[in-house]
Formats: sequence, structure tokens, C-alpha cells
Amino acid sequence: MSVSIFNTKEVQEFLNLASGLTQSAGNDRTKAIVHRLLSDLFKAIDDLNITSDEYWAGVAYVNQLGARSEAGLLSPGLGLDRFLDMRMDAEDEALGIANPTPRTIEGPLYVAGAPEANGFARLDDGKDTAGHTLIMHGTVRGADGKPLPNAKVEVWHANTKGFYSHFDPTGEQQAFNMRRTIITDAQGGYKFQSIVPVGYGCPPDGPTQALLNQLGRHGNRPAHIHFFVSAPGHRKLTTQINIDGDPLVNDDFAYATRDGLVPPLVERTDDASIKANGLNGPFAEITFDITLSALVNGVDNQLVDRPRLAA
Ligand code: MBD
Ligand code: FE
Repeated sequence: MSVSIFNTKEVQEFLNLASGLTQSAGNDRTKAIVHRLLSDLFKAIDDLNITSDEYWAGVAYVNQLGARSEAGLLSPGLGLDRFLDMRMDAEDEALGIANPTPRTIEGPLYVAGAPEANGFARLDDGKDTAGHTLIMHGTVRGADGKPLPNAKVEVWHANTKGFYSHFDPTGEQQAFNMRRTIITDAQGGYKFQSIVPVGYGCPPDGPTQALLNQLGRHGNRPAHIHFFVSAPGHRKLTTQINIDGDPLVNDDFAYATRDGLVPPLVERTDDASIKANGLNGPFAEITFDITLSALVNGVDNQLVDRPRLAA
């Protein structure tokens, strides 16, 4: 039996009451958001005839999500991170702002406080012996197209098991392995040595993967490298590159792949290249230039403040 009570005066007044709209204390913005989300949930329960059993499974699910700290993982999995990016892109388009290097999602695994280096850094500690050496470099440019010395390039990526330091269930990685902050040199250049990462997979026994299973979806990302790039007079860029050739490049559960963010990966086997990089064997090379956008009326109008781990 299906009933529909959402539009009754009784339920509408109840929503106002439960959202605190009848109280002078509290926060008006919170009240407006809670009123809207609660109303949408009540309406969905009515429209879809969501059963009590389904509802309580949902409550238990939210608890599991918190217990496993996976809210920040489900969010990109359901496309919400990508949607927020789409909104920022649309805002930029409306303002006539170009982003020569596209933004893409931050993801849940950034850690503030990585060691800083000038111009060049080695990201990995050499202990991931399955790793294929990677040399990545490029020039950071300002909105005027000129190279930006002293720009800050924050970079973080996973190891060959798809695990990030500080979030590695094996406990194998030391703090800030494969995380660095590189300050660009006088020519706006950044460069790092690391290993080619492997794609991330959601914890197979976790609540995010459980919901994805219900949706008939996988929970894997192509191999990728994250960046925050910032410089005075410019907006902070949050982006990633995907490792070219990864079979999931166009099938990312977190929807972070974008045109312009899959630079070619070139295998270098010649002695000259190996010697020029101080290496002793073949390596992969990625060249990736980054162009920032200017502040808008003197401010970064899209700076994202979110709770982040700081070690
Ligand atoms: C990641 O490494 C990531 O970047 C995102 C968006 C989600 C899960 C793991
Ligand atoms: Fe990631």
C-alpha cells in the first residue's frame, strides 16, 4: 500500500519545526540547507515508497561509512566531487575565465605538511622495489603565459599497490612517502623523480564498495598523480594527471579524467637520457606544463576550504 502525505499541511509544518525554522536561535544557512535536504528525503520516501527496512538499512550504512572514514570516498564515487567541479567550471565560463590547465577533483587523500624542495625533489624512498622510475617535469606559467618562478607545486600519489602514505593499510610507507612540495626554479620549472603509481581501488570490504556493488559499478581509479599549484596573484589549481595507457583512464570510478590531463608517458632507454637524469636504468618520462588562472578582483573566488589531514 502506498500513501502520499508529503504535501499535507501537517508534514510541511513538521518539516519547518524539525529544521528549526520556527526558532530564532541557530544558524539560518544551516536551517535552509537542512530544511531542503530533509524535505527532499521525506518526498523521496513518499514517492518511492521507501520501506522502513530500507530506511533503517540506510541509517546503518551511514554509521558504517563514518566508522570506516569513507564519507570522503563515497563522495567522489557518487560524482559529487565532479559535480562541484562542473559548477566551478560553469561559474568560470559565465565570468569568461579560461582554465588552460583544467581543474579536477582533490580526492580524500591529501596530507598537508609535505617536505619542501627547490626545483627538484625525489618523492619515493626507494623501498617500493616493484616501482618503475618516473621522471616528471614541466613549467608553471601565469595567466599571462609567462613562466612563474617560486610557484608552489604540491604533488602526491600512490605506490605500486595503489596505496598512499598515511592511508596505507599495510603500514609499509613512512610519513610523506610520495608527497612533496616543489618550489619552481627561476625559469618556472618543476621536476621530480618518483615511481609510476598504480591505480587506486576502494577497500573491497568497505561501505563505499558495498554501495557501488549495488549500483553494478566498480570502485577503481586509473593510475594518477595529484597536484595543488599556487602562486601569488593566481588562483590555486587543484588537478591530477592520469598515467597514459592505464585501461581505466576513461573509466574512473571518481570521474576525474579530463581532456588535457593525460600527458604522454615516454619510455626512455637510451644511455644519454639515463645519464642526464642521474639514473642507472630505463625510466618513464612525463612532461606536463601547468598554467594558472588569475585572481578575480584580487581574490581566489574558488578556493576550497575543507577539513584535511595535517601530519
Ligand atoms: C584516490 O586516490 C582518489 O584520488 C580519489 C578521488 C578517490 C579515492 C582514491
Ligand atoms: Fe588519488
